[in-house]
Amino acid sequence: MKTEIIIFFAALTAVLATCPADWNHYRDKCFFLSRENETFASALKLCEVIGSQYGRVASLATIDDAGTQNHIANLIKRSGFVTFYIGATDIVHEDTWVWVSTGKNATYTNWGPQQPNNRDGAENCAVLNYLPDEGFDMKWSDDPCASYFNYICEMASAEVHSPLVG
Ligand SMILES: [Ca+2]
Ligand SMILES: [Ca+2]
Repeated sequence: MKTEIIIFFAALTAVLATCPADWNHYRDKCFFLSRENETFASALKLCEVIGSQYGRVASLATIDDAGTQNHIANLIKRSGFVTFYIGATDIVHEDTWVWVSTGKNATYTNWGPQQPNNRDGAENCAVLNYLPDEGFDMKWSDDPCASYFNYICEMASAEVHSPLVG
């Protein structure tokens, strides 16, 4: 009898990937676009703090393929904001761009014209710009890490067992 009950409930459940309200689900990740401006360091810390409230490890967003780039571009268009920190920095080795969430080198990139240019020798953090009139239609640029911009957090989507009915 006990076995039958377990089988019964197993049939009514499914594994679903979930993201909290205000987060957007894409593949195996959840993304969050801030409404506030922060420095790169503060943005990274805030992503971690927000993620910990959901019991997850969050970071600034990694964009390592065109699909993710296009998905985030659509989120930015709907956001009403134009410049967002993503999780790439060359602060350790100039011109070697690394994702903060994984420590891996950035292979996919989507830099705008003349970027990254490390202007004044002081641009070590990557942003995604929706400034089409300036040639940055969802293109990346390097900027000073102390500048204040919106930011995009990411964390793994959680798999939970949810009832299909009821
Ligand atoms: Ca740099
Ligand atoms: Ca630049």
